[in-house]
Amino acid sequence: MPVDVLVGLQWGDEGKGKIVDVLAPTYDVVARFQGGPNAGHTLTFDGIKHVLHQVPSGIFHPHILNVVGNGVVLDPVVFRQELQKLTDRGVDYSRNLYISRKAQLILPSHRALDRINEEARGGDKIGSTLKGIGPTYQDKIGRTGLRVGDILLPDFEQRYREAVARHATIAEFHGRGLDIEQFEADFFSAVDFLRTLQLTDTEYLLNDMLREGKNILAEGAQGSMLDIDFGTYPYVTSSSTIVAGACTGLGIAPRHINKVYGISKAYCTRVGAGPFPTELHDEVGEQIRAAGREFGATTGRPRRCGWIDLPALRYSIMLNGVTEIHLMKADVLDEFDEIRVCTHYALPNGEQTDHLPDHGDLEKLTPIYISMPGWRTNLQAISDPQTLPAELKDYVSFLEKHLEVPISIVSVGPDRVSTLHMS
Ligand code: 2SA
Ligand code: MG
Repeated sequence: MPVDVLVGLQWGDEGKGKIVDVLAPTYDVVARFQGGPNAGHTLTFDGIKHVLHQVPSGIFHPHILNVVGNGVVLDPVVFRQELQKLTDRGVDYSRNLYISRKAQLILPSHRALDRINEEARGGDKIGSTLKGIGPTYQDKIGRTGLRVGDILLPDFEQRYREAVARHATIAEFHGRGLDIEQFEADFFSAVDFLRTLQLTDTEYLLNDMLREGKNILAEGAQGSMLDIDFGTYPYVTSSSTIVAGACTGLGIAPRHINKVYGISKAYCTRVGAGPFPTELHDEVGEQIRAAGREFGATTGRPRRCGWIDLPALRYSIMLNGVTEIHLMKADVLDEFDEIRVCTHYALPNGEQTDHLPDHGDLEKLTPIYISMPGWRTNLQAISDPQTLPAELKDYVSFLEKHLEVPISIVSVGPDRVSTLHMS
């Protein structure tokens, strides 16, 4: 009766949605533990691409319970839209979707504040997705947030008005108004809809499931390098994206955690601002972006692209206790003659390190690369891991040796079926 946790090891967009979709059939529950509509988890099967933001990625399997945990910040408007899309595609979530009454509610005023805060930073923006994530977590930690369970209270609207009045004073501090009147009717109708769903104390639900011997997959969002504590602060998201976040974000004790799947691309991307040591500003970076279709699944923003970064990966692996790595989007590198791997960083004083310095210093690093030959093969056509090109096998072995964790899956295309289980 274990809980396995799946986390991104980089700056998000590693392909977590695809892997949850692949692994889901072996689990009884898929649970989201942090983040909110800033996430964009892409699943592709039967020739159709689905992008999920707040709904757990097990929703397409009727026998799997999908849980939105207490650690999540939930935007009712986006949630209703997402669920409507699922209904349009014939997915019935009426019995297998549960939402924690302790999850925090994203209000229209949180979204407005997200934008106002970003604009107030002038040229030093975080690159927030502007979904209201930061301000909602601020209210949570500040003990002033509204929770999903509050929508069941008779004075919910009054509580809402009080929160908005408080937010208005923050906006005013920046010389701005919230200007949210046009969103409020939609918000309240989405709240009415939310009331019709299964709102419960999901910590009891999950622990009861564990007692019954059921398996839970905790689905992380964003990536470890965006973690509020260990990421490239302040260019991070506002939640605990690492495995520890699954305990607080679901109400599951650490002793239940078994496998930790660490998801990494065969290269690296980042969307939003902040340090990215291996970023490529040249045509190679452009080539990766084009081949990998590296544009934000939520905002459509072009993602910054670069080579794989082993010091950063080792850091994430350490923080998460990763037991196996899934290497995603290997096919994106099909056309490259040379593939580079950052093994160390050179500090401004010339010293070498494989540790991650604090973010100010991170910007002054020079990555040290080794070069490996590309495979120049159409990986999507391969279904047997034995027949993978030698250059890719060498690349995988090199990463395994330096990361000291086995790579158990290599993904060679967006579809469910393009997933090679290495042995
Ligand atoms: P926020 O909105 O407050 O969480 O933004 C803070 C930083 O976290 C980054 N962030 C992300 N990075 C990668 N992918 C994310 N999800 C979407 C996707 C993003 C998109 O799957 O593509 O569509 O643009 C995600 N969510 C947050 C963000 O870029 C900031 O650097
Ligand atoms: Mg994404």
